[in-house]
Amino acid sequence: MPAPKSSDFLEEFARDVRNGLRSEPKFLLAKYFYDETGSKLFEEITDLPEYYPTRTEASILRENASEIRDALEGDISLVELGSGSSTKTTILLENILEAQKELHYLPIDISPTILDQTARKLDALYPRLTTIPIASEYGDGLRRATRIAVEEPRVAERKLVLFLGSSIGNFEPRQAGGLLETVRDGMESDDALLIGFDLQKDKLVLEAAYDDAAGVTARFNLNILMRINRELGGEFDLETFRHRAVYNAAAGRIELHLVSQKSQEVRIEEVKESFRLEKGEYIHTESSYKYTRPLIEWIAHSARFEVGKVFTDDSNWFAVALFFPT
Ligand code: AVJ
Repeated sequence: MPAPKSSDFLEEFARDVRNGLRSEPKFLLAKYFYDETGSKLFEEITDLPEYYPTRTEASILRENASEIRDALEGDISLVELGSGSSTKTTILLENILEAQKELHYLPIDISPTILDQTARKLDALYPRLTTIPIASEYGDGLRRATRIAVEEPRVAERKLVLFLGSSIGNFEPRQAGGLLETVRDGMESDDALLIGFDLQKDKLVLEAAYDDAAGVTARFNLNILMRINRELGGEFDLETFRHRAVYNAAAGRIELHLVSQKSQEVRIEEVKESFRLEKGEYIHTESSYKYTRPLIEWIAHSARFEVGKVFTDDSNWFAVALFFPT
């Protein structure tokens, strides 16, 4: 059974929905995709033939794990932002365990359920690994991880911080810079940050990745309306909305939309309001920014990092970059 939602959470959810649906164009925040159903659908997305990012990033990590580890001297501990199921992280964990006797892994995630499951699974799988789960938002979690690395004598003080999966793509580049500054504030000068960026590429490849033939991404997108219906007493008729993915090349981002197929009014009880949608009007549900090398450099410098090695695949579809504090 899902954990009961705190009234604080529901109030904020209602506020965000009200604000987004009163805007022009209408929008919803992508973080609300990830209820239990949404998290499962996202895991399904990562296995789709059209969705190249997960498997491309995994192959880059496999190919370069030793070089990544050797970017830091001596024993390290691993900190991960938004660790989720930690699947790709095991590639690095295994590699690091070949080079040092023990390893402390500090995954930070806002979902305590996924965290605890993952921690138990990993500790059972790797006897020389100790997982210290931190259920928290990024900034606070990183400060806690830093404190543990400094105060716990068995935890290696030098940290490799992971921010994988192009999760950074959900933020506008300016916001992303701000987030990385928070990350930087929780790091020492000899730590390093490893970060996954999806790269700009052919529009058709990008749009297929976000509009797969099996319709999983469409269900993922529509699930946000289902969640509003369930948790906020919304009256969205899912049959009257269509999933759309468009690459906005000027802005360098994929946009997910839900397009109303008719003109209608939708009541949301907990928001205490009804919202009008014209036929063809859309709700913007997600932006996924695609990077270029100059943009990666810009974002690093804006957050007081310098860019080290940038690892890519043969098609240049995805990049995994090492950032060092300056
Ligand atoms: C989790 C933000 C990296 O932007 O590719 C996948 C989310 N949305 N398909 C992405 C997503 C639709 C994903 N991120």
